[in-house]
Amino acid sequence: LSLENDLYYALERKEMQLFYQPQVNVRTGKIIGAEALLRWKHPKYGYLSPADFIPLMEETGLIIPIGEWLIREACNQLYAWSSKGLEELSISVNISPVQFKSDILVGTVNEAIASSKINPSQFKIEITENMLVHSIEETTRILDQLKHIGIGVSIDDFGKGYSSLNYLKKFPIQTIKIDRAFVKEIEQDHYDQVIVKAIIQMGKSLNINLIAEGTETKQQIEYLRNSGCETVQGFYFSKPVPPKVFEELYDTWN
Ligand code: G
Ligand code: G
Ligand code: MN
Ligand code: NA
Repeated sequence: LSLENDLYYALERKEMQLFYQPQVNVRTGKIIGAEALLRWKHPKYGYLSPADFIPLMEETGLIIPIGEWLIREACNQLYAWSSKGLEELSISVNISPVQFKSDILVGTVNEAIASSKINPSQFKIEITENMLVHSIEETTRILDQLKHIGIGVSIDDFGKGYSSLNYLKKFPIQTIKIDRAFVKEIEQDHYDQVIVKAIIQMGKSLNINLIAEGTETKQQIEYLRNSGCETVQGFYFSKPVPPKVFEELYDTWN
């Protein structure tokens, strides 16, 4: 109950922050993107993961103002990084189902991109496949508007949800993020190997970019690279870090 009360004031008290996790091209060794991940620096409990308070944000409707702030913040960060020479970087933000279906998502994205002066193609949203199977018409309308703005759409946690693959044909999808459940035992598990290779083949044939999530070891990354997936995100390279630390990683690697 007190967490709910605190959440109402979290934005104005500037307790919300974005951390960034690098997405790395393992062929060149360079950072090509950053996933923005929300953190709440609670005065009493310290850093809270969104897993702890996203349901509360959705129930209270605070996902809307916090989501708006988050999209603006990510766009402004990208602009600041471009000005500092962190070129050709993309930023992706996670969009919750409630946010996706709200009337204001398209307007918020449009406005944040215009006022931050970033290139729309460098901004991406991450949605889950479960969000695509409900109300196809509404989803099509929203995704077409986002495509018109020029941003990218990634499917997060790919392979984990319930869906038909038909949406890959129906909707404008630029990137598939292979769920980390398939990566965990990729070197040993025959089924994971077959599934991941099939996803990679499909992505390549459909001209969709691939990112493997949850890569924690060099061996996993080698296996994925040999299977044709050369972009990875995971603790092996870095956990999500504050912007300053991200810049240091970029300076070191790029
Ligand atoms: O960063 P962490 O591992 O704590 O993330 C936990 C979960 O919260 C993940 O599923 C992640 O996608 C989600 N998440 C992180 N940041 C955001 C955000 O800004 N918005 C939404 N909707 N989900 C987020
Ligand atoms: O659901 P989503 O893919 O958006 O979740 C992103 C979260 O996954 C990140 O915020 C991070 O905390 C977590 N994550 C990122 N890399 C790894 C990893 O290599 N291993 C594990 N176990 N979790 C990771
Ligand atoms: Mn994600
Ligand atoms: Na994921």
